[in-house]
Amino acid sequence: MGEMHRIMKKSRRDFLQLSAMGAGAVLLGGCTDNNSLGTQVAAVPEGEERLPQFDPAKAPVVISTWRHGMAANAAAWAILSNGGSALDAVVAGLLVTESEADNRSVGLAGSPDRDGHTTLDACIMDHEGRCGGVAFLENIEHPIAVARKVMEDAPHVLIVGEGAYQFAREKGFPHKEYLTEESRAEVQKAYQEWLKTSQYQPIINRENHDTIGMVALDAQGNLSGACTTSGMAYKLHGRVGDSPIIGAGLYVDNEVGAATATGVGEAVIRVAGSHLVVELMRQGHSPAKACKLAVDRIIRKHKNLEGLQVGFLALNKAGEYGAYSIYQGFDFALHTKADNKMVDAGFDRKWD
Ligand code: SD4
Repeated sequence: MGEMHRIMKKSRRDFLQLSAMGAGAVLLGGCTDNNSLGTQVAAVPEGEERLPQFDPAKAPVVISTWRHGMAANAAAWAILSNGGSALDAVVAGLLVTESEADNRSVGLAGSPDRDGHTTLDACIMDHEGRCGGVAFLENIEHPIAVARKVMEDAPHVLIVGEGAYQFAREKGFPHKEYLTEESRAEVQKAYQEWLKTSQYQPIINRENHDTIGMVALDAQGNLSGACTTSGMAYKLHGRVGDSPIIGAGLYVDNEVGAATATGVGEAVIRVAGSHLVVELMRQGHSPAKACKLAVDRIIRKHKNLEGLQVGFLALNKAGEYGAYSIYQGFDFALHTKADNKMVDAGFDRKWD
């Protein structure tokens, strides 16, 4: 490329990047905010990255989707605050949620598919880029622990269905039909109610979107993440959502950050949502802004947004966090040295 061509190309690029900021925007360097969108879209020269830097003062930190994240965060924090790894922390956190007998969207007390089977999806990814997942798994209480075994012991990333069950049993996980008699009775009652209309499509509503995704930064500056769900209530038998799919329901890049997703998995898969959020953070966007841009992408790609809730949650290497959803109502649990509390995500629109 001639020198003049190179300069013209660079000027045009800078112009486009600055134009995109809009009037009155302030040019700030790097990621700035925690769960506020901020104003910065710093111009990152082509081919360069703007990597957030680890700040020991801001670690550890753990965030997870929805209110059940409070109890999960507390378990994760017990590990993080003792110098433990983000990997151990996210597993410890999600084990709690998977054993909640009143949780209808995670674990064996989760709502079944349209044929009456509770089928579970989970995945995990660590700071070395190792990852593992299980999908369409039945009768195992802790899919996230099985996903970790896939990551650590199997020459594969994703194992599904009967094969995932066999793998789990070989690794010593017990067969379990349900968590408690009460949870089984309640799930069955709701399922019988649903059968009266047997709508082919799952009814997509706010209560349907309570996967737990958790991402954590430990005191050593390492990131890990995990995600576990029973998926959409009354889904088609065999349906797998975003939650066990690396890059969709979860992604971790230890140089940049980690992200996880909640909501209608099909929409998340279409844009490789969590990977997209991490790549946007690599380009210099704050976690909250990266989540918003990924939501914007989903909105642009879908003609019908009715009932289509998706939320992203992200944490970067510098300990900054953020979240954004299509519809109002998504919130997340945040545990820092200060406290464990719920935080509302930003959103694009309100429910009608
Ligand atoms: C899925 N993303 O299976 C999950 C559903 C969910 O919070 O509940 N998300 O598509």
